[in-house]
Amino acid sequence: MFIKDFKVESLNVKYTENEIHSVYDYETTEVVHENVNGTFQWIVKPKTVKYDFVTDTRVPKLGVMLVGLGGNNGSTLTAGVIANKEGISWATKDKVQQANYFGSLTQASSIRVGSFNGEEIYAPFKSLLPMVNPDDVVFGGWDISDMNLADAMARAKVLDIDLQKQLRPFMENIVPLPGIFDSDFIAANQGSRANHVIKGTKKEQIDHIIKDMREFKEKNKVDRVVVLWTANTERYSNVVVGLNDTMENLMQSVEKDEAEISPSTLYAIACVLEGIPFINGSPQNTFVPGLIDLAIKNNVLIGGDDFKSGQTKMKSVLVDFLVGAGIKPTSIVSYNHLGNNDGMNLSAPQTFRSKEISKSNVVDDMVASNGILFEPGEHPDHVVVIKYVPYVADSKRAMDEYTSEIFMGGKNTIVMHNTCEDSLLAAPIILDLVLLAELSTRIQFKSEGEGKFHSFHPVATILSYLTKAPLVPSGTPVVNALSKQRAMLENILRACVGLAPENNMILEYK
Ligand code: NAI
Ligand code: DG6
Repeated sequence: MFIKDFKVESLNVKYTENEIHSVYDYETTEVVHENVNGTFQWIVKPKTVKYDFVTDTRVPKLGVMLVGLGGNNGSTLTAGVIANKEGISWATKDKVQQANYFGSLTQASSIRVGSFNGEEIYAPFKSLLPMVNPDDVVFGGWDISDMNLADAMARAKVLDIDLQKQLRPFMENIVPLPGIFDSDFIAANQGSRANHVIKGTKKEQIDHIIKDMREFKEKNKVDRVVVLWTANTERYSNVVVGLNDTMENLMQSVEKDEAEISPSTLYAIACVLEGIPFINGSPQNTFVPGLIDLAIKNNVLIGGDDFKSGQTKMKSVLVDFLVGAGIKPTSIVSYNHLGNNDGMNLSAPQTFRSKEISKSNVVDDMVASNGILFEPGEHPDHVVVIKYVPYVADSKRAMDEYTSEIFMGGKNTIVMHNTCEDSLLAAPIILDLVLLAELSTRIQFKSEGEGKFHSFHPVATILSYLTKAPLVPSGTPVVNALSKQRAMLENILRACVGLAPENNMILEYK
């Protein structure tokens, strides 16, 4: 049975006018390697830690500024939200299609609440805590191309033509702000697009972005702004001691107008200085150590990297299944071709390399979790190929071959073929990233022994489900398995309303 919403009744949970206060027992285990009578042994000690969570339930009016607003993702997301808000439907060759938010974890997925009369009860994911309604978000942002969003939507060739016609009046007056452009960081084939750029030194460019964000906030009367990079994939920046390794060195390098500070890092610096959350949807190392340092010292949320939309999402499910089933994946070959501007940009070796890195590391934690299948340091062969084929446009084709060793030396080969409009997968993920980032800034917590409430660590691991290469604070394990990432997010939100983690034991019926 599906219910629309619910309220928790518990001695540990208090709803006030502006807050939900939850006192929560976190059941965990401590692992120690101890000398017991002269022999080192692994000892596992269950423990319970008391946490207090306070969630501010006042949902702000949210502004979202996209870097790359006029791209396929930016124009598709803007179009999708307008279509939902305006209740637009359009004729396809199959049926009359209604606007929806399918593909969004927050808007279109559900959670199990419990059972009632022997029936499982589910509710919308978004009913867990008060979240911004995407229909109410004000979108804006920057692009190095001055095309208005109606033309950008047509250029993207993603949405049905009948829908585009209805959206045109809503989108033709939206023109992105000029962006920071540096031809050294993206493919040379993007040069002709860059007709709308911010001039000046790197320091002046940061100041320009700060001014843009203040004006956007003022003009649209929004309470909070989140910025998200959905612009071209950049090449990796060199990380060099003295250049970008600490906050101080990074800021000095900006003053010195050092060439190696990428546009994405400049936008991120502007956001951190303004206290505005910044999310990186592309694979490059925007978050050089100096930037992470800056975000931590200013306590401003940063999250990334690289939207996890199709092929990698499947990989983080399939390899988890194989390794979890005691099957040994030995070769993973991921091939894809696409013909949109992203594909064209990725046809240059330096930008491809950024994508190759983020697509390649996604099975490491699953492989490391099973020492029966894999020797220490052993990995499956893992190859990633991307080719640019203009004709298929945004309709990306992804082909994967997984070969595994099974019982008694047998081999098992699984082949997958996925065809899908890339931007229709990415747009709802962008929405989730900004909505969850905003929500997470309204949550404060403390564990027993901690005197003061604090927010989550500025490096937002809570967003990992949505990214290919989750950015984590140093010393924190990286989790790539999709089901674990989802459970982490859902269980933290459940804790905020005093609900136990979903453990699937269903002991009531055993
Ligand atoms: P796109 O090429 O259509 O759009 C990128 C936009 O960014 C373009 O309009 C371009 O003019 C603009 N741009 C480039 N540099 C800029 C700068 N410095 N400042 C402001 N604007 C700038 O690409 P698309 O398909 O929208 O993808 C965007 C990014 O998202 C790419 O890096 C892609 O790799 C990444 N991504 C996309 C996924 C998907 O499923 N569509 C999944 C994972 C990542
Ligand atoms: C070519 O791979 C284009 C890329 O931008 C991908 O579409 C994007 O990274 C999505 O990747 P995945 O692996 O999640 O489908």
